[in-house]
Amino acid sequence: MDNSMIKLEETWRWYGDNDSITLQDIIQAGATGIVTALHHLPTGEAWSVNEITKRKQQIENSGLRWSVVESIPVHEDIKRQTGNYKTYIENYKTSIKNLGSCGINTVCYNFMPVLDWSRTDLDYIVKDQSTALRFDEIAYAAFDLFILQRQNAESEYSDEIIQKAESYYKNLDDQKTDDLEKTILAGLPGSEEGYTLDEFKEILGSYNGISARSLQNHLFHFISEILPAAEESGVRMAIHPDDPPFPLFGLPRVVSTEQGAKELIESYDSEFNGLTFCTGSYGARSDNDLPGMVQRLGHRINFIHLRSVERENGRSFHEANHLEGSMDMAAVMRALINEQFRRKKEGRTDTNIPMRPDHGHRMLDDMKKESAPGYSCIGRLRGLAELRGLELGIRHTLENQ
Ligand code: DNO
Repeated sequence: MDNSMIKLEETWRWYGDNDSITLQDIIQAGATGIVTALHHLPTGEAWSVNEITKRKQQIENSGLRWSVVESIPVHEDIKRQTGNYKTYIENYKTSIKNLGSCGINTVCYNFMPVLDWSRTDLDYIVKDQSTALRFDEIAYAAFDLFILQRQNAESEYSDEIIQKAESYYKNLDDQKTDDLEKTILAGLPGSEEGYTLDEFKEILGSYNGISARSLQNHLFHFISEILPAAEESGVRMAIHPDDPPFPLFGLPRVVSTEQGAKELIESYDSEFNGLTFCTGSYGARSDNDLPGMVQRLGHRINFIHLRSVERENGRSFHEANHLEGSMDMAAVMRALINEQFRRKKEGRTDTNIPMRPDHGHRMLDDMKKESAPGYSCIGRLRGLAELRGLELGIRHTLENQ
């Protein structure tokens, strides 16, 4: 492969037939690869060749390819090592093998207990009047302390946050209380699970006594079990980081930092045991040096999510336009392109790492349309176009140096 063939593979997340954005729309966005999952199958069930083939053909009939599975969800029993976890691990291996036999070679997953990604506001109005997703630590604390009333939650907050959360809570009317509860518990797209307040309390209780160290052990055990199947089937695993990258509701999270990602990679040394490098998730922490992470962990990046966040006070943040916010997207892109050059030099064939524009603001005509939070068309279209231009410019410069 000469350098001109090397590029990031442009992909787009598609939620299947229920998605208001069609495969034809995605072609117009310029993406060539689809990122999707068999969302209709219950968590824990093995994905059959038949179900995989049906979806794959649908995608290929439109002229696209199914590049990445995002995600095969990991059953809570596996995260807790309780109940039927051994069966669920076997089912997971079957899904991996079946995907490999159908020629689908990248699988994204996460190991966040109970909740997948979380926000407190899905319609935060930014300066240009488009709307973004936001995580407000005061709203989150108000929910935890005064709506959920989680036992001993106060011990996890400073007096200042408790006071602010209390006055925030006092100013919420019934509608706003309801909205906050739904935003946190109903499950954002792709998370597959949603809870009522009572169900949530119960499932939180089931994690009592599971420390960060034990969760990490459960994760490493899971990896050691599934990786031989992944290697045998040629399927690259790509763990998605915690979003946001810190513990919520007293639940441990273990893939939030460079250290966490490094320990994971080292727990099983194989290029099939890799990362989803999600700049929005890792970038919500100022102590994550994103370009440096690509330099140091790049050899294990199997999938890329590109978006930016604007960090606010404390742990709060909102989603910024792709090339704005608190991170240096150009520096990340440059590091990713250098990683591709390195792979080529080493003779690796996985130079064209799949990348998708992650999330986007709701803007223009999409303000009038239904779409999954974060997954409106035009905001992502803008993101992809900007990222494509950035990539091209940097690649051109590096190649001609
Ligand atoms: C949010 C997504 C997550 C992600 C899963 C991966 O937009 O990035 O839902 O798909 O955490 O397992």
